Amino acid sequence: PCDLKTALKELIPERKQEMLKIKQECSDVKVGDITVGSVIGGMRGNRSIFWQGTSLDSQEGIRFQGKNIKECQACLPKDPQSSDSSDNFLPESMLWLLMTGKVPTEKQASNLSSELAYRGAHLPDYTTKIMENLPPDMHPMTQLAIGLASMNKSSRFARKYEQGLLGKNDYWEYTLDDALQLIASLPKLTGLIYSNIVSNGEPLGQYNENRDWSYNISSLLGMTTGDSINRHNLTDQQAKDFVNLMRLYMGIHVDHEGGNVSAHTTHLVGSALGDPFLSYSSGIMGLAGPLHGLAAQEVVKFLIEMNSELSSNMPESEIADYLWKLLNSKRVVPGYGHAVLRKPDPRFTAMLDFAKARPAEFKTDRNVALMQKLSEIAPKVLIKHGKTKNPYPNVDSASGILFYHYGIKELLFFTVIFGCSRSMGPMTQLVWDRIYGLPIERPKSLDMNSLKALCHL
Ligand code: AMX
Repeated sequence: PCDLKTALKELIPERKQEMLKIKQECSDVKVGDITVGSVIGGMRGNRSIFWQGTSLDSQEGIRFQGKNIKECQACLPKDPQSSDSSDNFLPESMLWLLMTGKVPTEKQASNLSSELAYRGAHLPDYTTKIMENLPPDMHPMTQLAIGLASMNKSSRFARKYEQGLLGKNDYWEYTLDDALQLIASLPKLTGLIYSNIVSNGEPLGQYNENRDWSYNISSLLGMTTGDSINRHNLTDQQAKDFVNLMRLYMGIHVDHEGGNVSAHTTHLVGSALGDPFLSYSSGIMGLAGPLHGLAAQEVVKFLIEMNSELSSNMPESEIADYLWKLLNSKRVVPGYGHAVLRKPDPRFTAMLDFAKARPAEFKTDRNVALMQKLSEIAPKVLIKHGKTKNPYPNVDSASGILFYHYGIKELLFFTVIFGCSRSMGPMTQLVWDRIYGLPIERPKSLDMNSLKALCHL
């Protein structure tokens, strides 16, 4: 089948059967023990969420339907219009892989890309109006959450449910419809937010129904040479590289298994049968926290500040001293550490490789040079410091500074770009939640007296 819905329809009977068998025969199988430490420690190590598309290995990093980033780069289809073998795969290909567990053919990927481009061409007029009237200095993530939440008015799932027209077996089709609509709407929403911030709402580029999702995001940020006003006078090569950076970034930030704040929030809100727009606007609010998606912005601020204090050759000793001062004042090193991962984040490595593959472009960028140097020096300092369980760079160490290089300098805005990509994993899960008919999430909580009783205190 060439379209996603039909492909899913083919997969569903077997997958449902599998789930039914597990439910009927294995519901009593123990997964692990829950400790008091995990109850008061952010549920660390507590394996209790079912998540279909990705899984995070503490040593190897993320796997998308079992494939690591390099494998995805080798097998996922690229933009059919691209002639360059170094171009990155389309995030749309990744969405197909997440949803179906199968690598799409070029035709399947380009059909999905066209479907998203078609669906994304028109936002509901009330959403556009709301977005155009938001204060430019409102936090960009609040703007994004408002835009997404407003689209709940157009949710096909919510409407049918309210009319009492949906049987449980039909939930997934309408959820898929909404999920694709939501993902498709992100380029325009992102463009509206960015132009609200930087150009008094004047559009910075055009939406092109014949181009892919990442191209349209880049165009609406004013970062292409063909369809936009090219605010930063990018050369054709730079604009092409930026679109590829966008494809790379969007393709590998889609999901990081189910327990991270944005994914878990989407899943939790969705478990109450909230439609995709309600669910993901909540996830976006989770992504906005400084310990999660906002870290990309913190890293850029941090690199710029540090750069301004270092001598021109950036000696290791000065960088280490700077980090010690930070740690001694009880602050964290932004872009380092992770709740689960215990090695350098392969997403960081992929972003770094993007810069390394373009030495001429980045050779005079001190921020990018510092980002790279820091990735060698900070782990040594953090290991000596001895607290951080993972002293290595995480995903946010590199992404923001690369966008900054090409001219996206509004730091608070970076998380919106993250939010575009992250839609794909949680939306996939929501569709499968409906296919399997998973129930509302409702863990049991413990009060202090119960904790004390358990601890014999
Ligand atoms: N710098 C300094 N100290 C750090 C640190 C860092 N980068 N990362 C962790 N620590 C400290 C913690 O603050 C904690 O100290 P405490 O015992 O005094 O409270 C101790 O090390 C143990 O923490 P941990 O178990 O290693 O990490 P965690 O699971 O509690 O938190 C994370 C993970 C990412 C929030 C944390 O490493 C951090 O704050 N990093 C900096 C912010 C950042 O880069 N966030 C982006 C994460 C990726 C994402 O979601 N986008």
